[in-house]
Amino acid sequence: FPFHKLGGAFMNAAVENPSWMPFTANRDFNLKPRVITGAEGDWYTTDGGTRLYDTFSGLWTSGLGHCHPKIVEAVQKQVATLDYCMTFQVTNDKALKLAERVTRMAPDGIDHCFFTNSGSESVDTALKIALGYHRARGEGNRTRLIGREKGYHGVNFGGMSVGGIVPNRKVFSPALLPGVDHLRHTLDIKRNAFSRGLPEHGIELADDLAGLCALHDGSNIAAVIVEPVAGSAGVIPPPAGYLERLREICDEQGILLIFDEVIAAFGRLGHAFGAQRFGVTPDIITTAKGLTNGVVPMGAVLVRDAIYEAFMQGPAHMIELFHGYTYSGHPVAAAAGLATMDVYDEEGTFEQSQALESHFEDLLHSFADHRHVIDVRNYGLMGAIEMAPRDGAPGARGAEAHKQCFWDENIIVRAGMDTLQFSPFLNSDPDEMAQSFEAVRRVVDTLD
Ligand code: PXG
Repeated sequence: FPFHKLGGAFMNAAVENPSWMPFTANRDFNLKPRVITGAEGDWYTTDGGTRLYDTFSGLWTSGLGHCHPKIVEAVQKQVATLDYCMTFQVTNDKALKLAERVTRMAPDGIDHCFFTNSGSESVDTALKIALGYHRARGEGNRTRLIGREKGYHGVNFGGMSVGGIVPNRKVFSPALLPGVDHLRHTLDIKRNAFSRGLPEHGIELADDLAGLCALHDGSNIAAVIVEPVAGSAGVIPPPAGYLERLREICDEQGILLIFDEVIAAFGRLGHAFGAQRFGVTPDIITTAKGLTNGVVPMGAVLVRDAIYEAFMQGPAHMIELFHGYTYSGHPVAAAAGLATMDVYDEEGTFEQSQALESHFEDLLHSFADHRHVIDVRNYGLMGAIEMAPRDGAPGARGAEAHKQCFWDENIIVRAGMDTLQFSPFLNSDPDEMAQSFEAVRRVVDTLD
């Protein structure tokens, strides 16, 4: 029985709602379910028929807005033409075209693409490629992986191990990969609060990588993975010069630099890739989300030519990389991806995104003097308003803000603990964006 048809709270919620929801306070949710049944453009529709403005573009996914007609049409057509085709030993036309298209958009020198179905799979694929690459070149000793505190690289074992979100790791601690170290995170509210764009202080934190090279000897390190701008942890832009310094150390030490661009790629930072915005080219880029505008699950790992070439040795009839997913290069996902790339081009989405940045920044920073707010951070169309935790109840303010926004103001606002996160549509209407922040202000004003 569809539980939302019951229309309200459940006496025994854990039994009544058979859907065990991801990253959700399930018992709290079941007391008053928030169920979405439709979407168009910048708006969702709930089961009660209410329209909700989406300030988060899905989950950083749907920068073009929901149900974009061109993507809908491409998916409908593809599902009736070739609904599935494995990409082991044969492939499909759409996967080939999308790989060609995406590598063409990538920074120079990055020209091969391996398809996955999610950001988590992209990250684990990238880590495996890094290990395989070094081994193929006779440097099989390079096995250590370096992540960063507060990093989010998905929830599979590799990504969780290099990730640095404590609650995501805590329960699984004994099963995390061995040989992983973490750079310190770069959030420094004391020195950098209310920075607009890249914070001024903290480039020296990149030298943590040099320190780990000294500790382990750099020749044992395979790769370092960072989000160019940390997303899930609450939008933490890198200190000015930090990514450049990481690149330098990686070059000196022969370490692969992986940018996890699951959020940053495809317009969120005003370019096809965050790497282009920063002018720093990593060796591997992981993507998902904006690759298909979130319409069909898909991810892609982009690699430098030299990495691909390193694998292309041994007997030519042999598989070079024993890795792949049943749905790698799924034709329906790839068709969605191709249509998404078409729209990005035709509508000038990345330029639209750039044009919205300063408006977005001003709206976020209008919260700077609010009594609850301890920091505001932004870069590109990624933004966060961090509230002080309530005494003895960390996360309560954020959770209340999320629910009040939903029920009282008809907007979706994402809260990670007490940090409100914003990921507006890349083609947002500036007035609607402003109205959504007015609604957020009304809510934040009412919080204890
Ligand atoms: N890397 C990064 C940088 C991500 O942001 C993943 C990997 C994993 O992707 P999948 O598709 O496996 O979920 C992500 C996902 C949030 C939030 O609140 C962000 C993500 C997921 C859940 C919540 O910001 N990003």
